[in-house]
Amino acid sequence: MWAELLPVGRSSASGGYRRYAWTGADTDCRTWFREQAQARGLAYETDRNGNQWAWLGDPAAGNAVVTGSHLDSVPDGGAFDGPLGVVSAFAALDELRGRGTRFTRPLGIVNFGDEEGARFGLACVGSRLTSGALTAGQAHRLTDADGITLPQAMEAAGHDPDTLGPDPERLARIGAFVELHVEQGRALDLSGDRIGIASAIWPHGRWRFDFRGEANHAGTTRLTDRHDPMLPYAEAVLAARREAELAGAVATFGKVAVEPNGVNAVPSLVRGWLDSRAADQEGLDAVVAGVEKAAREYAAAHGVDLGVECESFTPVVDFDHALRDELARILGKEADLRVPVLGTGAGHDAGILSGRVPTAMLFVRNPTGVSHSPAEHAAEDDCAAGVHALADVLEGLART
Ligand code: HGY
Ligand code: MN
Ligand code: MN
Repeated sequence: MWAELLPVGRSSASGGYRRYAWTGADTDCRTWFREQAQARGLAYETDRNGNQWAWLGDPAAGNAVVTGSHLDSVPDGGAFDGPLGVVSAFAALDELRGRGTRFTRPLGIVNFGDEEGARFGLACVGSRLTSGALTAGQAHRLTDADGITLPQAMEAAGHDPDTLGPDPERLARIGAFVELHVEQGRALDLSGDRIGIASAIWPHGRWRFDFRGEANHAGTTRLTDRHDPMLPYAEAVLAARREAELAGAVATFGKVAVEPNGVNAVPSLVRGWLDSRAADQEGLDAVVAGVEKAAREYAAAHGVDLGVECESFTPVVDFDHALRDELARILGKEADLRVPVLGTGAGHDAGILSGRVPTAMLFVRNPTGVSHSPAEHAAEDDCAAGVHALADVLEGLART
């Protein structure tokens, strides 16, 4: 399974993945998912929001145990973020069939669409639509860098955008959702453990800073006559680092767009996207406010106009305690397995569903902690331990 998926959407130049929502690479990933489901005799469906589901048993019976993750990537992302959870879900089912496990509850495997928001800027579109956190109208207004709207992109990929909307009936049938994911950090590497259980996800968001200045000649315009938007943008980037350090948080300007983007032209417009996350809402608010304040003061001093818009926001997630403790109880039976509980700054579909369905997460050790990079990696024996742990969890939940 892993080897079949590995080449899909991979850039030969960077070795990273470019599996953006509703592109050809995304379609190829979806084909892979459908083929895996059908090869196992599972009932396959795509829901109104483009998420893919594979069922063992009839979901209408309710109280289903569902596992899965996403297959899309950030620009030049790694092979594990998302796909490890989906491949492990199918592999765990194979292991349970090998054990002869009898399920008393329906078992579902899901691929949530557009988790990274790499193309349209909003994280977790598939799960947000399904949970009602994003309305169809809001989704229809999402556009990519080429001005293509989400509905246009979906239609081009063969999915009807007029069906988008909340799916409470589907969520009502889910008794527990468990997402396995490669750890995006080094906690397990530092503790020497293979598997971890998630406790919480930090509140986090994405803010677009639009610095509007005045285009001019780089060679003839006196410094005093300039309204250069690149300068307050640079101040915002440095302020993000300062404010994050002060708040014990993280803040990143990882994406920037410059118009007209000429070497010998003072820009007219610089757009910068801030990603910030903190252990609590107060810390996050302090970072974003501090960055905006520094940017506004510097912009005003240079006659540059600044607009700030929040494009994506996810409040703090405190995973269901009963399910978290049930996972710890089930995995605690494994003699040679210690399973620490740890928080994360990374967003996930499990976090979006957390308000609507009991959700939990399993993390698989990432020896370097590197993620959102072609260098992202997890050792095969740790991944196998993840499949085994997921199988134990699904068996423990689906038999109760
Ligand atoms: O950005 C995140 O935390 C996740 O990878 N979408
Ligand atoms: Mn990611
Ligand atoms: Mn992910």
